[in-house]
Amino acid sequence: MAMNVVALAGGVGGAKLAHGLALVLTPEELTIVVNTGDDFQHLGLYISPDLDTVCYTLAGLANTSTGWGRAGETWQALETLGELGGPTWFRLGDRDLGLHLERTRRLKQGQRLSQITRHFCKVWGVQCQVLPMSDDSVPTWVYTVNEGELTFQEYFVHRQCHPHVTGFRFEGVERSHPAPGVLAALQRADLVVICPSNPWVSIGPILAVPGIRQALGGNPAPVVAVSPIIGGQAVKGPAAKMYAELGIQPSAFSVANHYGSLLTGFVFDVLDAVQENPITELGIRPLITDTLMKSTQDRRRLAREVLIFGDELRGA
Ligand code: FO1
Repeated sequence: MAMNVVALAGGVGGAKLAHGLALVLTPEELTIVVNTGDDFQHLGLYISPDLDTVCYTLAGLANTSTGWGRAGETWQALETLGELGGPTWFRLGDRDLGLHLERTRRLKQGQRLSQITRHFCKVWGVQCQVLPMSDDSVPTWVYTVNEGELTFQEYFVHRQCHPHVTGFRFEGVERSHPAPGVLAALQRADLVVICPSNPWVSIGPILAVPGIRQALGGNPAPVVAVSPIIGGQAVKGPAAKMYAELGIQPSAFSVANHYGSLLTGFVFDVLDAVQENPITELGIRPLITDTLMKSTQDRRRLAREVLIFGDELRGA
């Protein structure tokens, strides 16, 4: 049966489940709305890490060991840049640089990020709809204890997530608009999947774009989130560290509680089965399964389980 699914995704973890969904659904059934809060200007280039991670992953071009950037990269340009005294902390491979040059060229011509993404997907053979959360710039700033306010990439890559966070700001989000197609996809969705991305800085920016949270609330379709935290640890990235620094016990329950009434269902790992009752008491239906995606088969399996869960919740 046709099932219109919208997946909200950020970086590496989100891209894996988005990939699983793309393997199980037909292209017409899947829209992926991607965080652009990590976007920044660097070396005169406009860089959109989460859009690139999702597209590279779905196109089979991703570097599977880092999760970001391209497989089979070479680093000649960056090496030359370094020799000449340029900043090399943000690692840009030669093929990846080609993408950033072309995206920057098109943006300077006045093309919108959503149009450019659609074109790149066509070239790469990514058939489902991949949309930035907004075509407006909404850069994420990270408030830290000792180093003031850092841009996201400064915090995440340059400072390697060491500074202790006290909060986040999505600059200009109040003035931003969902990218063309986002609200329509949410309104016709039979299921919305919040992928296992960082709730604070990957999913948070998407939900903060005016109209998106409202569209979720306005559609009776179930909203199902997959926990990015297993056994108190983030599978990848600083999500658990951020919870702890914000005074919240990192756990599957904390993530379910974070999204709260937005959720119909919550998918979390067998390791955290003990949290089933507290999660159920939030009024959220639980699905306990193996949520660690180590292979493409895992991605496909988890995606299928989420879709079946969504079906049950819709029928409930
Ligand atoms: N992450 C790193 O930890 N180090 C890097 O040097 C790095 C380079 C990079 C280049 C292109 C790209 O699309 C992503 C890149 N990332 C790097 C990951 C990126 O910072 C994160 O994927 C997102 O911003 C958060 O998910």
